[in-house]
Amino acid sequence: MRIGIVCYPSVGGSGILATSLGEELALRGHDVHFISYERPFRLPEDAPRLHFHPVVINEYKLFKYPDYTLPLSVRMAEVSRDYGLDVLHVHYAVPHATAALLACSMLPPELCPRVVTTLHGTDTTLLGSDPGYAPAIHHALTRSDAVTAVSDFLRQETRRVLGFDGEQEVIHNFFKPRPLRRSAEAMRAELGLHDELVLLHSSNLRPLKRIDLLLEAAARIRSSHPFKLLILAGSSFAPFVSEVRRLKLEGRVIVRENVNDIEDYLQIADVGVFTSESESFCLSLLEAMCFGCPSVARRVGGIPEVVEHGVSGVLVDVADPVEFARAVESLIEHPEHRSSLGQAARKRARERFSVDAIVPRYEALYQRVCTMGAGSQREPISVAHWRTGRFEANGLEWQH
Ligand code: GMT
Repeated sequence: MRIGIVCYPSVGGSGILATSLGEELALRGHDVHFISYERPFRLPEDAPRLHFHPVVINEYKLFKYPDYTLPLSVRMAEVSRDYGLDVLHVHYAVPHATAALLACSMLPPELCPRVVTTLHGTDTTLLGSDPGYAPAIHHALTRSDAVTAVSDFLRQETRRVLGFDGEQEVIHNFFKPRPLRRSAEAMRAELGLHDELVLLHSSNLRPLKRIDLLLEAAARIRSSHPFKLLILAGSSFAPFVSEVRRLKLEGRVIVRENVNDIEDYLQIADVGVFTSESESFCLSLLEAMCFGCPSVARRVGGIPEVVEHGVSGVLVDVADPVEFARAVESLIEHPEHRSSLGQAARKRARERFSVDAIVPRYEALYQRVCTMGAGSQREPISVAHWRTGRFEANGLEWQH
């Protein structure tokens, strides 16, 4: 098949997942065309059947706010036409799903690819309750040929927050580690480690990742074994430096920003620590599991679908640094328990969230949408809502 993938190219779960999916589809013989404002950072150069089409954005003084949606939709229409795409798979609804619909309406019907929209999280949980976005997201989902969500939690949230009652297929995240570039010894030496255990946190440090809670918890860990907290930061760590100082964690915390070869660091991780207040899935948690590293995480969002408490990791119920610290301490102090959770985590990752478990689900979905009659799944959008002149979701109403 000829598949277009639209995603955010920078460090972030949705872009990493989309890049990995595209790479894997190309390995399975599909022609894959990435469309974005930059080359996705993990997308290999020169791999067979993998193509990248940049969206060029000119800056016009005329606009107070630069517009990405229109040039993106034009590029999507061009690539669909020039390469005869069967499917446009857009990752993250805003603005990609809307741009896909626009692209389709620019094309003659016979050149219009099927549109598959994958929801990753904040497109529903944050933007979905913003009256300035919600009707557009609802519209784009209703008009997509298929919608997928990365967890059952997110599927339900999409129904609740956006009032979207169309079908959503739950297809969890997957992770395929890349070959290591450096040895564990080289990594430990680079980080100046001796016999310390490594607690690992990786995220883009957005407020919902609760780095404040992570640092508070790290400061409260009492353990007989030395440890370091390694933070792989997808954005600048500078805003947290004063907090590290206040908590006297300078000798405990190691930060690396925007690392590319995450696998090199994952191989030396002993315990993952994830304090997010919401996660639709938490790809970082899965990355750790793939390396046999058990995590302590909060029981929020889709995380209980990823980790079974006490079997393949530890889930903490409250946003309390002391409780979080106690859970981490217990894993530091009990290496056998840590190792058995780690082995179960690796097994679960392989069985449920591997490339072989997940990618065929997307392929089957593409086959399905391509064989359905033109427009058959494209319900007339929210006819009832438009008729009554009201769109309702999550107790909010928009008049139009
Ligand atoms: O977590 C982030 O801030 C990045 C975000 C994204 O959109 O790239 O990640 C989301 O998508 C990932 C891949 O599906 C999920 O594993 C993350 O849980 C999800 N983030 C949130 O729900 C906060």
